[in-house]
Amino acid sequence: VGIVRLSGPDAFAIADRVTRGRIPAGRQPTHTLRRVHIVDPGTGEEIDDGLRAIFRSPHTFTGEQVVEIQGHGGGVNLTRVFAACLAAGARAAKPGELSERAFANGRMDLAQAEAVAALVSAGTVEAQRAARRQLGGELSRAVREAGDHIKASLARIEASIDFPEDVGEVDAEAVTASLAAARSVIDRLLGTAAYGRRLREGVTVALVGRPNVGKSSLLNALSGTDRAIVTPIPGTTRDVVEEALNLHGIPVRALDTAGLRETTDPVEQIGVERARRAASDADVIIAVLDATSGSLTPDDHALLETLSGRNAVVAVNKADAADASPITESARAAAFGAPVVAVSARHGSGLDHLAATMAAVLGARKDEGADAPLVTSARHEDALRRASAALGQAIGTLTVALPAELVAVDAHGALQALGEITGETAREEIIAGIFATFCIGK
Ligand SMILES: Nc1nc2c(ncn2[C@@H]2O[C@H](COP(=O)(O)OP(=O)(O)OP(=O)(O)O)[C@@H](O)[C@H]2O)c(=O)[nH]1
Ligand SMILES: [Mg+2]
Repeated sequence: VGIVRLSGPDAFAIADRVTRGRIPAGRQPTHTLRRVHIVDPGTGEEIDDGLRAIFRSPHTFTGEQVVEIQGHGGGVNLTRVFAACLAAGARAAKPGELSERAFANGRMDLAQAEAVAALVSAGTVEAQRAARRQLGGELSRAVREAGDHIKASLARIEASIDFPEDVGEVDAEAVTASLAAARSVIDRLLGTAAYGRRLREGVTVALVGRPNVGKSSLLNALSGTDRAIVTPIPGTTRDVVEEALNLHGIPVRALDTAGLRETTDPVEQIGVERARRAASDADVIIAVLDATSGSLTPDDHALLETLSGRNAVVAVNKADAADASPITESARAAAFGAPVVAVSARHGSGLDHLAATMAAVLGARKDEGADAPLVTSARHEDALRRASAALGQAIGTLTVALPAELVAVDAHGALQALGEITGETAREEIIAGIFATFCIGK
């Protein structure tokens, strides 16, 4: 089946022009379904046979009168039901318009309305879960909690400013404590933003290393495919080979690359150049070493040098064929803190550990934190950063005992930034812009 939703003061009247049932829409009890014929209001032709759901304002998705007409789900069929509604006086909704009305009528705040769009466009289970929690109001609750701490400190400050004889000096310690409590809620949210961004946008992971260490084998093992050609001949992979993976909910573009070495073969030279570029552009590097080589070669050392300051994991492959511990130990010392994991692409051992290690490098959370809100929107992250900075400023002002008015200015600034998330203080153009980007089935 497919559903055409009508919302607005004329929804029932329009529904009566396109549906024929035993009772008119206006007499159908709220939150019930009735069997109806769906008709073309111009010709009277019976288009389809379906159900009519009635939702009376204000307890509806948009807060307005809502009718949902359920017909059979075929493209032409539903398009005709939709066209019948237009012929009966309805207008096609703009993208996000129903969510915008829900927000305007106070049925949900801005973060929740955005979650509707995120839920529909979620590409992985984890992204869907994060959107679902945001829709349930987890993020909004945390933002309000921070706001309440700020309001408590503002009340103290403003009382001291307005009634200095009665209230006395600002209690700097109490105000600092409230502001710090707000900041810690905000910083906890910000701590999830990097993972949230990766859930939303995905990441690129490049497998790099000497020829023949098993990069292509690892790509195949991680993706469960035989995407990349594997042979015992060093220099097999000549170009960047890409495969999509799902890493604990993070959409990953995994790139297998040509083995890094000096070569006179012009084709391989280009491949090596591409491998270096893929490595420097990647969000995460998997540096692949070979357990059977016994110790780190000069090329391995050169590779590990490039991991400095990068998100990286070292995979010591072929652990089935040789003792991986000597190489693992030396790699730990040389890899700038990157975790080192022994694996066997051939037998699949250590791959779960490798995936979990990569997920940890990307900031994925363990299941125990799964109920906590997650910041997945760049807009929210930006507002939280401004709120946190303003609070830092306010706390700094208190520390050096500057006038309370200055603290109040920054505290108000933080509140303003938080209000942009829930929509209380967001400017109208910004709100309109947000809803205009909503797109079903993107
Ligand atoms: N014993 C063992 N052999 C492996 C393992 N992984 C790969 N190999 C073998 O190592 C050889 C090279 O594997 P590839 O995956 O082609 O290596 P590569 O790093 O992609 O090589 P280039 O594309 O030439 O840079 C093949 O013969 C594989 O079968 C492993 O985990 N254990
Ligand atoms: Mg290869």
